[in-house]
Amino acid sequence: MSILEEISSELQTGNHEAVGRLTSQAIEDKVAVRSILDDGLIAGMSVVGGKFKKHQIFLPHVLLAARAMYAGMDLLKPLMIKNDIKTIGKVVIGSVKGDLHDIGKNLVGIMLKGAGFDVIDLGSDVLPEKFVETAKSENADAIGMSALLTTTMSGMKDVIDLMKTEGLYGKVKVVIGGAPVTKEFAEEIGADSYAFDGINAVETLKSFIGTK
Ligand code: B1M
Repeated sequence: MSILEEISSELQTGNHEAVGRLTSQAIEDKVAVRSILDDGLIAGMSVVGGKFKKHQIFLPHVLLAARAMYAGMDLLKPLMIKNDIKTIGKVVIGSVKGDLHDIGKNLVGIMLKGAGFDVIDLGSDVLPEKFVETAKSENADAIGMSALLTTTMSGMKDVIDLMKTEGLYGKVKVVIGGAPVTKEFAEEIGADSYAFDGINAVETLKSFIGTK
């Protein structure tokens, strides 16, 4: 078994200590950070998601897997964020109201910071008012919203509607993402863009903010 397969396998059993140890070893062995993330941590979490869907495992197991995911991500984070980079724009991010999933949102935040954005992370279960007030008070260039549940996706539209009422719409760009979110949904609710992962979010925001 390769070290990446081991990371994936230990994550699936929720062994956070092993995931931390193996991630450190992979970093020492100079395995590419992107590979550790995609082929180790995210690959393991996809298996967990699939089993959860088929009711082969239950919520406590998923929570343990999430803790193991963070054990690895915390070690990769400093390697994904370069120091001394010029800020290219300010982005307010968060998982929408009712949504407690924050792993993907945190990854997007890490990627944005790594690319030189000033990131204000509001966390998870964020009310529309909080997104809008923060974007206003911080004079942000963009709002980035994450949703992992089909039941919380509509919260993204609530933020956009409030932006319209508050005169922010069109001035502050909106990028949305998360597993159930699509390009069509982004168009339907009036978001400026959909991004499928952190790198795509960076590219999208760079293109927007560069032309602002
Ligand atoms: Co939950 N969960 N969960 N869960 N969970 C899903 C999302 C689910 C698909 C599982 C399944 O059935 N297969 C399902 C949703 C079904 C649906 O709505 N269609 C589900 C459910 C049902 C639930 C609960 C309702 C379960 C229950 O209570 N009965 C509950 C809801 C809680 C709530 O939010 N109110 C719940 C709870 C949890 C835990 C707390 C146990 C835990 C979250 C821990 C945490 O985040 N701190 C959890 C987890 C871990 C998952 C799965 C297994 C993994 C999610 C994850 O972290 N993936 C997930 C199954 C799955 O997605 N396959 C599942 C790894 C992460 C790197 O990927 O988040 O997709 P992802 O982020 C990606 C992209 O989506 C994108 O970039 C990221 C990096 O590539 N992206 C963006 C994300 N945000 C973006 C924003 C952007 C751009 C890109 O721009 C701003």
